[in-house]
Amino acid sequence: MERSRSRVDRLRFCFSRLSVDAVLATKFPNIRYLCGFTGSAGILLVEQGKTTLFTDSRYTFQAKEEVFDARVEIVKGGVIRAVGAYLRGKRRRLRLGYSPSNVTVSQKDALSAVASNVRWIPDQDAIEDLRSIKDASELAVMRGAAEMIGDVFREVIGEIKAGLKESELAARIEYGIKQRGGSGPSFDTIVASGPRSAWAHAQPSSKPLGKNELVVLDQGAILRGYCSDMTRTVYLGRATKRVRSLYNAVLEAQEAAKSAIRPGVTAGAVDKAARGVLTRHGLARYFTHSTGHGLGLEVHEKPRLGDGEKSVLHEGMVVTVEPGVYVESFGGIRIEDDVVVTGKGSIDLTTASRELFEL
Ligand SMILES: [Mn+2]
Repeated sequence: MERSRSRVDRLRFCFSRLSVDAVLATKFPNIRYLCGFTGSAGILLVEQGKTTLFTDSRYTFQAKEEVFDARVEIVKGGVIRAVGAYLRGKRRRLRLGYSPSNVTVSQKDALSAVASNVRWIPDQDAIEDLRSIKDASELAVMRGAAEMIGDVFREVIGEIKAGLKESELAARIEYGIKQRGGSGPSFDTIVASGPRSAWAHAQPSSKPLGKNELVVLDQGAILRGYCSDMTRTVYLGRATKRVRSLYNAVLEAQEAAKSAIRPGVTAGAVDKAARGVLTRHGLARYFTHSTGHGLGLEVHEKPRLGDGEKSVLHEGMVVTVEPGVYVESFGGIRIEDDVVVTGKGSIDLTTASRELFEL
């Protein structure tokens, strides 16, 4: 993570716009992004002149190994109280940037109880905005995560057959991720077959895969903290004309969305490109979710590629492109890839084939 130094500095550049003296990071992906710490207890305080990670004695050695661009303070009796005591020591009014969606009410109360000089200022998701644009080292890891899940899919596809339970297939995918050195799945792997494939976010069940059924596999690997997210839909048997035409429409929608991606376009325009194709095929009512989302240290992050989204795409963003159609009691089809926004357009990180596999 050679560009780590600039992360904390880039956050500091936002201080005057936010009119804050310091920013509190409590969400773990944010802490990891800014200083490298991967532990699950800690708070990072970024001030103009210094950055401090407050954590406890379980993490003494780990923090020594992992943390860059911050000094580490090992505290007793709760990190939030320690941050409060530290801020009270400033003995002046302090405008503290924080994320209302990440700081809990009890954390806020506990800190305020100790440090009455703190004035809470919403940080407008400044850290999440920084995270949305990936640097070269992040992109290299994300390419690896996307490749990994493609490799797992290619390996598992030969084992998909009627009679195998959805839950068994999901377990096989997650085993493949760990076997290849991933730290785990980016989310609970989705395997949904037959009519259940129309449930866009189905949990795998004990239902065996049946002949002449669609199977939606939505899977992702975490590699060195970074997520991939990929969906493929396969058919058990010879695909019917209807299945094939639905599949081709979804693929066409995905390609249209990918072609719409370039720096300067809105997230909503990308969604519109996918939705426009499905509308022309008379399938708009079956496309019941947004076209994609940002991807990185979290599996869902900024930006959201949804209807009417005004946020603008920038070079270095990584997003999923995942249109789908879901027909009740018939089944669903979704095709999802991870792409990076480049200077001129976008390129795929996902390596797995997008052809309709008939197994
Ligand atoms: Mn996704």
